[in-house]
Amino acid sequence: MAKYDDFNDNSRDATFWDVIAWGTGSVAEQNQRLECTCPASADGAGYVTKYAYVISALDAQVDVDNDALSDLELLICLTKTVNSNPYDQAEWYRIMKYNRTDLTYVQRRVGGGTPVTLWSGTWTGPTGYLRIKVSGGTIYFYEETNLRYSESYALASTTCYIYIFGYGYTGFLGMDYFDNFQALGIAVAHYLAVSEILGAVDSAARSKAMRLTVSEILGMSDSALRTAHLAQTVSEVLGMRDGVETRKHVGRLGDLPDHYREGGA
Ligand SMILES: [Ca+2]
Ligand SMILES: [Ca+2]
Repeated sequence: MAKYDDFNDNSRDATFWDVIAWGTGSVAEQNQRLECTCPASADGAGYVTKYAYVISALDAQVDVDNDALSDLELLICLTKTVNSNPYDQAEWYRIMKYNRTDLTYVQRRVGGGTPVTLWSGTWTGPTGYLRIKVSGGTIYFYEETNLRYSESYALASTTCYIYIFGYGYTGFLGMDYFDNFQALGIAVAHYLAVSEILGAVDSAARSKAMRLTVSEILGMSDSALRTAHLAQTVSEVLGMRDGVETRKHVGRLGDLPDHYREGGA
């Protein structure tokens, strides 16, 4: 599926985004953009995807305006936080405009180890866009059209949350903003609400979202996710409101004695 968000309706799309904020940081979708405000040093604020997505064919980018804050970041991470700096999570990549020294940075952290700077250099300026692309097992980082760094994808999974947020530091406080987010090639890695399926951009994405093949399920990198798709718990079956549907699922349990099966004698 693809996600585009120009923030023009001034209302958070709660099917895709959650707010992330820590310290006294706050975020507001207003003025047709995503405004991140950090009044105090070490504050942060922005959006994080509500769900993790399979990003093995990702192409994500977002416009930034980094005049005030320390930095504005586009970050992918195996784990989710809504109230702390994703920098402290164990596995991530990020590209960021860094207003404090007029640089752009590409960094990674794997396995909770020391974060590593993969590339840094003088930025093109405080505005423009940040882009992360994943293709064929390689991850690419762009500042506008400039390819800054690429390497073999090194995180333990390609099921990731996507973050866009600003960070404040002494002398670099106030409000900066994002605009025109897009993420192409993200695959659903969670159960979808009907409203999400109906809201999918194209009909192929809709139909794909409605059913996964066994090979797709087995290809999922996260075993918990695989299990969730493969198994219906007894409580889920018994909780179905439709008696016919419940009998159909119970009837699949071929190991049960005949008299427990649907229509069993
Ligand atoms: Ca919106
Ligand atoms: Ca906009």
